[in-house]
Amino acid sequence: MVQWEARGIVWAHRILTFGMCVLACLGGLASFAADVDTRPLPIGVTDAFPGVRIARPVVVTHAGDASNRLFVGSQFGVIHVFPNDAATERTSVFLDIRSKVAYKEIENEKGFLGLAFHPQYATNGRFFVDYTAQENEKLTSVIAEYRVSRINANQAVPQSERVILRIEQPYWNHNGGTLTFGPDGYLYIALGDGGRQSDPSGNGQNLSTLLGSILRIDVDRSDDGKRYAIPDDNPFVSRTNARSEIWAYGFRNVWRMAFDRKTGQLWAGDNGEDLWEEIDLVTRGGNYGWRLREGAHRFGSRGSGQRGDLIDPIWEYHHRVGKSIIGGCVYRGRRLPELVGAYLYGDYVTGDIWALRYDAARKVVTENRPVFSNRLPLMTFGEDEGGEVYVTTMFSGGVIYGFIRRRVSKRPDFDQYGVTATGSQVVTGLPRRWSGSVNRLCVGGIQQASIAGRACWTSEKASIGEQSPTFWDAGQFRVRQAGR
Ligand SMILES: [Ca+2]
Repeated sequence: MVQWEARGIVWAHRILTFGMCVLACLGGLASFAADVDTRPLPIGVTDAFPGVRIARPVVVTHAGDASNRLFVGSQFGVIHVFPNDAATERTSVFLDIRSKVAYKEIENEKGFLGLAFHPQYATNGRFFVDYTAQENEKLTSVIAEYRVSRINANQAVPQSERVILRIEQPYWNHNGGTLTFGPDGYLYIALGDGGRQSDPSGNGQNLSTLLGSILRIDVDRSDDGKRYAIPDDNPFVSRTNARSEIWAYGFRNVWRMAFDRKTGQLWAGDNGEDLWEEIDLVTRGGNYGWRLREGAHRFGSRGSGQRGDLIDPIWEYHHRVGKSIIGGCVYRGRRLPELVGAYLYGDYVTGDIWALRYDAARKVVTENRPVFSNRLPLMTFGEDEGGEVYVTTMFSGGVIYGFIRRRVSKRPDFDQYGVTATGSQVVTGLPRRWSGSVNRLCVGGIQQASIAGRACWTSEKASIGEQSPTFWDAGQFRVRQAGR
């Protein structure tokens, strides 16, 4: 995540970035995207639980205990639980640890960040959380275990906290925080590079610090002096000056990683700094390049060109398209068979969502298709027990969206008016009434809208309904491409 929290600032950035998914499709990965299908998918988002609103819903997951409940963590430090039913109107507080959690609106990468249930939760009642604490003036990432009450399945025991691991955080940003159990039963933990800018201490490439890495630990055994054990097959167990907890490294700030429940592949979205957001397929011992590489590019004057030991992402997009990736998950649900096997992910700032398909045999992305979103800033993706996927926004009180089929509406074909991928020109004679996305901004009397994925500037005469996604004939539309 990035720090732009104030609504105005988010919108200001959206002025710069909205309506540019065409570029996501065309320009994002010119080097490895020759035959990528980028047509919009007839899939959209819908408020999955209209009766539920949760402030800053930063984690969505399930307990894997066949109870079909959803657990939603608020970044302030509360876990809510409720039946996975669209008619749900009330949630229960599963755990409230706000008193332990450090969070500030202006330092919004802190707080409650991760939640994962033990694979045998149904019998042992153990689950794990990641949160930022302020301990003796120092910011610390805390990974702790809790247990559920023996008499109330919708309530955890606050006093059951058992801290597994503490990692000092030099700065407030880039705390990572995703927790997830792998198919191997081990707990995987994502940690950012420690923060500030450009990884000032070089933590990403430093194996002697846990920062900038994805860890893999065994929470069912404990080694001497630890509350966990190092799996024997961790990649760096016998390397000197390397932390044996590390599974993969070279990350800036993984914001959401998830295992594909069918293939066991670990997918991660890693936030870029200057220009590129990226998606990584995480493998044992892999070095994902930060701060030498940003996406598939040299980072800064001290960066590196392509190198055999630095693993480039399978996909990246430029900051003209979005500013901050929200890694998602591979859809394995039943409601939308056409999505099965697609990796759903989005962007925090633009609110755009895509469904990406990767051909593992050919090692190429074959599809990166936009899904209709309502362009609100996104916080996280998550899955329920059946593999249905959700995505949340902190806007509108904190909404959990599910995915549904929707029609692709007829939209103006800009090409027939001679609008090219570059340049800017006045277009006349557009259809009298046409529909676009709900993006609408009014700056200095100039109406701006996003139509067919392109930014449009209209004259003041344009009448654009406050709520309506319909745009009326304004006589002239200036249609421009991103970044101009
Ligand atoms: Ca990378």
